[in-house]
Amino acid sequence: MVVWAALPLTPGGATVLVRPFDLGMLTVLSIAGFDPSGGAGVLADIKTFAAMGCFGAAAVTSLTFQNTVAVYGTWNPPGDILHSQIEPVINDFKIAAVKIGMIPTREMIEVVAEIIEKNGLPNVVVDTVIRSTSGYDLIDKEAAGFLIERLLPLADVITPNMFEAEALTGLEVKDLDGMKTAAARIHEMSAAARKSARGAVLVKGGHLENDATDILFDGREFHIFGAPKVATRNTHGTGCTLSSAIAALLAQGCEILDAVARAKQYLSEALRAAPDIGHGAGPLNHFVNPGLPRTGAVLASRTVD
Ligand code: PXL
Repeated sequence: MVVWAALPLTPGGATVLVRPFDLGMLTVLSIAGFDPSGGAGVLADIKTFAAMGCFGAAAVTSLTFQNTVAVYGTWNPPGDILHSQIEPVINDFKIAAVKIGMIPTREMIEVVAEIIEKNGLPNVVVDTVIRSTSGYDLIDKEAAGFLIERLLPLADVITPNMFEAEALTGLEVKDLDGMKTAAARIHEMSAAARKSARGAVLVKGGHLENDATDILFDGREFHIFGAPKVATRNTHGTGCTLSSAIAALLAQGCEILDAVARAKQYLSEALRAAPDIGHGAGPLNHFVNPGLPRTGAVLASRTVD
């Protein structure tokens, strides 16, 4: 559904841009960890949804103790507590997309998978959170395997970074060729149990040396998304932000390739406008361009073999 429109105020007169809120706002649900410093997890997700003109709801899978410097610990609720957070929200709101981030235990992965299946929740984006940039393991060892088996088959888009692509496949992912191989492998690994979800795999190259090129495999072909690397230390929550932006754009009816291109553009803007706070990897500025429609993809995607 396209919810933005330029409407004339008076016949032949000035036009006014009608915001999504006026025409019926779409709700996007984040199921992810809580980062009290606000840069990652559900807080980053909600800000991203809002910046994209969507209404954000969230269920918390883990209380993390962290700032821009490090993750100091986590506390994970039992699965039924996660279930109790999600049920009332999805019974009340029509959910247009779901962004899934840190799901630290096998039990919570099962809860989320069952809810998605039972309710047929659409536009599922899974950010395969495994370890923080500072090296803290955010999910149980056995949870990574179960993520592949149970949750990835329900995803429309899966967004591992290079490290996560290595952890999920056991392959070495150091360059574009490695990213392509891993994207295809993750698609194949999750395809066996796939029902209706699209399962496109976006391997993010934010850790490449010279640029921030991402590779998407949609089951048929590879697509390459180029972006200049933004020279900044403020990269806290980039994965959360990109996956949330993709979810918000899918909610608004964008096709996957278009959503990825626009989400990358938004991420570059938010990185460039980072407030530069904290003593480590600081957060982004999610409201660099608040409420504007993400129209006119600036990044071209091209198909590669
Ligand atoms: O960026 C990975 C990530 C996701 N979600 C939460 C996090 C982190 C990294 O620290 O804390 C809640």
